[in-house]
Amino acid sequence: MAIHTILQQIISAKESGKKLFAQLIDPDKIEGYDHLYEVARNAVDAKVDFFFFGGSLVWKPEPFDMVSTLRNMCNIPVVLFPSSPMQLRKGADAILFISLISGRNAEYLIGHHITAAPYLKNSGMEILPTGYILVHTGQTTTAQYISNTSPIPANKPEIAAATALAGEMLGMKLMYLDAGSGAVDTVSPRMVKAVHDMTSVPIIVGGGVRTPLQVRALHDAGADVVVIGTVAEENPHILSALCTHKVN
Ligand code: 1GP
Repeated sequence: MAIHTILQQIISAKESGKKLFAQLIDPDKIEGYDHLYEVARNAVDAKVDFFFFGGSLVWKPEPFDMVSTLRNMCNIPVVLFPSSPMQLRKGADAILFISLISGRNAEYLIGHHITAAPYLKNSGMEILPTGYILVHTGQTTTAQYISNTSPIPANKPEIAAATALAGEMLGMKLMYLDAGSGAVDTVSPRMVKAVHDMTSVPIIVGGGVRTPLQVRALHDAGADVVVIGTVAEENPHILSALCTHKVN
């Protein structure tokens, strides 16, 4: 079993008040080697802490091994963020081993995990047991549709807090509150604070984050890692602006 280096890094950051930043890389949005190199270079400039690699619906054949290539391009750790065992691959530093605890779809709670576990045992990757909580903030996202689950309503922070607490009691080491990629709004800082006040594990928050103000509000509410995907695909140079307020 791999040593929990990335988990330790996130826990240490939480304890010291350092805020972290992850960039979501959807392999379908990468147009080739040069594009991936641009993404890596931009992320290094912006001081991104982790890459999350995956998507709710990945359908294009990969023209080359993006995970290994990305790892060779820079020192930013690559963490798989798969929606199904079809997205497993070797070469990443870690995997968010997510159980979709806001839903009641057995495949996303435990089914896919059983399929993946024997492969992961010998993969050398750090396994990050993560409670994954989808939140409805306006429109149905691909993550909600593909997982066939009901997200937690945006105005019910107490449900998110109780769900996260149950996940922590079940042994999950991280909580991921996600409005879904491309969401029209972020998870509310009020909900993040409710989860923060109820639990002690590090909190990852993503989905619909587009501005430095939103990043700051989420970090201030208790998010330890904020995830940026769509807005950086649209405008790569915004990453640096989003990272500028980080407390280091
Ligand atoms: C989705 O949290 C990530 O799982 C990122 O969302 O693409 O909306 O930034 P965005």
